[in-house]
Amino acid sequence: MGRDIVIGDIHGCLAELEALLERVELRDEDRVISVGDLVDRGPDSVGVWELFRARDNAVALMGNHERKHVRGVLSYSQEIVRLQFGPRYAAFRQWAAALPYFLETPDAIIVHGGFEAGVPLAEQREDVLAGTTSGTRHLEGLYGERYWTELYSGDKPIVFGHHVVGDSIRVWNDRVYGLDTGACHGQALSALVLPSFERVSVPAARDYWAQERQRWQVAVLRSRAWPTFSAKKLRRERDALARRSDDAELAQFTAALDAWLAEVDALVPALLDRVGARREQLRACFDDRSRRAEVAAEPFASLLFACHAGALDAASIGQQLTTPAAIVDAARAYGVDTGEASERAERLFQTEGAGLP
Ligand SMILES: [Mn+2]
Repeated sequence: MGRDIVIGDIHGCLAELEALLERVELRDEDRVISVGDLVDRGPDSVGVWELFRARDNAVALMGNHERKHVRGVLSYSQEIVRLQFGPRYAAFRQWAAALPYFLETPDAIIVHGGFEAGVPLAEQREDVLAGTTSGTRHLEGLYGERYWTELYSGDKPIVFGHHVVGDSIRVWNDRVYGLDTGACHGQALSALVLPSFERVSVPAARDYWAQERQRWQVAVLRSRAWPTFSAKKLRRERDALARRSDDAELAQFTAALDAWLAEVDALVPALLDRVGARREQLRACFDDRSRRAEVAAEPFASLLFACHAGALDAASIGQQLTTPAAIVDAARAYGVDTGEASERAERLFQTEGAGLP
């Protein structure tokens, strides 16, 4: 009969996963079970995903990290993984959306993040099982300072991940098994083998998250939609970058971003001239109410109307053109040479795949 090999938070640590499976002498009839958080933070989320997808006898539970991807709530570690998956990201999200929140075997109940004592498994809240912020808050509201693992008194052991417990598996009251031993932070990757409850750990090679966090920062910045940010958002993001100017790579990106913003701003005087000239050409249409529609049909007509009302200058143009992309598009529509700003944007901003570290 096959065994259940229940593995703690893998977080993209493919080498450690392979070493662990070798250590338990994995056989075809064994089932490989992940408590969730297959991806994010480690070096090879795609490889870990592929391993689970390729194996017939494998189950992954919904971790809070998968849930973030599914719900489109991307913070930094999810943005990195989105880039790592590239065109396959949609397929990954679709796969992740179908992950179960728990698995009950003859030997144990397996969840990712938490369990509310006294509530039947099928009635547990999904956010509690997955260990999201709201789920954690719910348990804290019930138990205060005490961790839920201390309060579980059911007959069937619970196996979970999510909460780093140290370099080896931790057991509460002989019935709650914490399997997250911090693989992505350079600690260990651990498995609980069922039905024997044998505990196995392999050490992690390094603090992967520290390494990946550094390695991907510029790629993630380049993938952001800077040209469509509002002036306010641009200023906020740019100032946040400037505060981290002790990092040479970030300082270089910030300087390039500033140069691009200056090039976009430099388009404005020529654009104002062209709009003014066009408004002169259309003077007859402005004077004749019945010909107003001809003005309205012009590209970026709001600029012409503002100009005609005497309300268009370098200071107020931002009310009509609220993003760098809009300024560049309007300038191009009025025949202003936008080559410099456009070419820099092409070099500076990259989406899917290109130029990743
Ligand atoms: Mn985790």
